[in-house]
Amino acid sequence: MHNLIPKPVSIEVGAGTFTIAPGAKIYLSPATPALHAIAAYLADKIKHTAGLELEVLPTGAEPPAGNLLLSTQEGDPALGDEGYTLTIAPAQVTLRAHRPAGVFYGVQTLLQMLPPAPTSASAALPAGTIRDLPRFAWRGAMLDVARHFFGVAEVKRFIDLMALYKMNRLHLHLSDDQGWRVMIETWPELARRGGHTSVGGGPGGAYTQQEYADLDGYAQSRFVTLVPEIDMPGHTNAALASYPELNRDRLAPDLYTGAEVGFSSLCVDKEITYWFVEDVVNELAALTSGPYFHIGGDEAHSTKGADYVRFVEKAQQIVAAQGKQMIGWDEIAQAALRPDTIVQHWFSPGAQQAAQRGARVIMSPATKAYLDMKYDAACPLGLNWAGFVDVQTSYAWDPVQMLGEAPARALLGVEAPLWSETLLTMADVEYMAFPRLLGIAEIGWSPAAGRDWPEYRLRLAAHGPRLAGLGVNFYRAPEVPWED
Ligand code: TNX
Repeated sequence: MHNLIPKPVSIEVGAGTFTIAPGAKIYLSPATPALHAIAAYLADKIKHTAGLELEVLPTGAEPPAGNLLLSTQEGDPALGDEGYTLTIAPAQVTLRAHRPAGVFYGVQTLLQMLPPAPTSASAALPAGTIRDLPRFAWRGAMLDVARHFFGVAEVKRFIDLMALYKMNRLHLHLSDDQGWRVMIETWPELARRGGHTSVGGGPGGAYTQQEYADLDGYAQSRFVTLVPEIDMPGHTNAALASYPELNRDRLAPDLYTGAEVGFSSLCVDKEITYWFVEDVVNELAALTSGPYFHIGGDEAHSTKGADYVRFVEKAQQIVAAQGKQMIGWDEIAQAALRPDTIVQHWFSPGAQQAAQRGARVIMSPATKAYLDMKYDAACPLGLNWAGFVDVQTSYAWDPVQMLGEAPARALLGVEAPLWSETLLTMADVEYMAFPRLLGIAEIGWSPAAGRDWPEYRLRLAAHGPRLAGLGVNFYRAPEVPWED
């Protein structure tokens, strides 16, 4: 109970243990499809970790002793949509929440109390009561599938891993100078031509619309909202290379496989630019179950200031017309923003200034939260323009302190971006994301008051065998006394 990540709001230790014995069943109250799906997920995990097959009862009934109950009845509404109460008694495990998301997070807590690797056919859980709810609504990670492409199965695995640590937003960076990664039926060359390379000249790739919709649905099953990003008006060489008519002189540039930024721009005064933006936003919004659409907006060094502002304001109208809430990086704060537009901080004071004017913000400070920064000088992967970010640095900070004068309620939460210029495989991605992602997950979920590196480092150490058991290629940071 004391090695949980993220750390729960309250733990009351009880006496004894609950043993999941052969024949134990999972009861549901009420027996809704949502609870059934979570119970099946729990049963599947228990089968893998403890070698026990738990039956999920398809009807709501009172469980006799020796069983588990998942319930959205009598859940405490004060714990919100994602909070839960997990009671482990020698006779029964009871997990109550106001909503299915809370049950799912309670299940994650329960799973972290099971042995990390397969054992013999019984598993004991320590008795006690955990009451828990997240500090922030936005607990995100970002995967750059543009610089190097990662396929559906790889992204699903990443979603699975995030969900274990109660993260609930996956921002996909779907376009950049080096690649366009999702099929847009009205502009098919974006994926066909713009998608077929990557940094260093690899083969690239792009999701079909069916694959993207499948990813979105899969993410929902793990209580993760996908946030699509199409970066504009800069970072657009792949689009410009795919359609000559998007260029000022109607001449398409070559595909780009380098890693420099800031040279490309959509033509802000061409009418066709906005037809393009509208079609892209329209198609992608239709594939997206979540309420957000990210337009990037960073490092538009080849777009004049006034043009940039005009572009962002038009993009904002287009996104709103599709019924989505716009998100953009710090730089969009130069434009007149709608009250529901969200600004994501990475490096400049843009988000802070927007927050003072009433905007909601997501904190992704490069010096703390960037998972593509090297851990140290010896790190074989990653970049270091924002400095080295070791495990302690990425854990020991608080997003509220980065708001300056802005009120704390402006803060929607945190997100850890993983840019992939130097990352070719999922093993590379995992090496940079783990273990730092666990620290960001805790910053997003747990109260700030409990944040203590010497204590966290020991809790993190206990997750070594868990990550290893999942086959995660994590970095064995020397400042953590990893358990075997
Ligand atoms: C800056 S962060 C960028 C990305 C790069 C990243 C590398 C941001 C909004 N823009 O284009 O990939 O640095 O760390």
